[in-house]
Amino acid sequence: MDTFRKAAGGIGLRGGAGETQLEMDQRSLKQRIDTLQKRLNKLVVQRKQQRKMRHQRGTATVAIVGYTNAGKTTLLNTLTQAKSIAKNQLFVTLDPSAKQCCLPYIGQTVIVDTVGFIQDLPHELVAAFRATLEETTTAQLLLHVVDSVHHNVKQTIQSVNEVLRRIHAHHIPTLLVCNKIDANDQLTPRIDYDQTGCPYRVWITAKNHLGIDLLIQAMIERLTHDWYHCCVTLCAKEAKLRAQLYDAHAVMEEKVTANGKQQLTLTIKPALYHQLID
Ligand SMILES: Nc1nc2c(ncn2[C@@H]2O[C@H](COP(=O)(O)OP(=O)(O)OP(=O)(O)O)[C@@H](O)[C@H]2O)c(=O)[nH]1
Ligand SMILES: [Mg+2]
Repeated sequence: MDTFRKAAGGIGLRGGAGETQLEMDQRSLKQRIDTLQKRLNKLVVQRKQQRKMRHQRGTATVAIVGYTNAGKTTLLNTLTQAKSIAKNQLFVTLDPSAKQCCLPYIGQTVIVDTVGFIQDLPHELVAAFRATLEETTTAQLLLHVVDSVHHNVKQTIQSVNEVLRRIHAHHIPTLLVCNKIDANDQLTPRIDYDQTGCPYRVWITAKNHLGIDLLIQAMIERLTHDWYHCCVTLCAKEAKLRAQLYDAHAVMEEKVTANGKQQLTLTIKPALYHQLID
């Protein structure tokens, strides 16, 4: 009943004469929404600029997505040793959090944490979270974190896939990361591959740091799945090309042949291969 109480009116008093508590609450909520909206808009512009710079530098982006409470922030912490918040609450990750690391063969990679999805995420919320969701739509790889001991694990996966469709991110290569395997004795860390030899699912516990090496291996395999795996033989005068290949983290192995040439085993993006070699 207190909500509908008439506030003490009078000229000069905050809220104006006769304004109800409910009206005052609504006004202050609207101001709060406006402030948050302005901050979000600023964030969208900043993030866009950062993405553009990353794209120009050839930095890969991996976005961690998933149902709320699946362990996304814990995974980001484990992967990058970052000190983001990890609490047993809904939506603790409201601000986007991005950490950078250097992955073998891939080079500089930004790993982005995103807000937890929920079932039937309202349209307005999808719009409000677009600052973090935009990171998702421009990523090269999604890590879809799943709480593998959730009572309705299938439903959580479907809900997340539905949001990914709504933000047009469903076409991005995705690794299903089945987390919290420590809570089920039957589960051990492993990578599951499809018939083409492409990894599609990894079993881990982010909290106990188990299976993280397998996850990184699967991320690299998935990110480089369409890349060329080949050998090139270089002579001494091709030192510049050799340096460029090393700079691009494309060299997996180097041997010297019987006639003194350098034989490089490469894992390389097709575009870079055609730019430098072909
Ligand atoms: N048993 C177990 N608990 C975990 C594991 N990883 C994360 N958790 C717990 O799950 C809860 C949620 O973890 P968060 O990392 O905050 O989850 P989130 O997906 O980022 O959550 P939102 O940002 O709220 O969507 C915390 O209590 C974590 O400690 C794990 O491997 N095993
Ligand atoms: Mg989180």
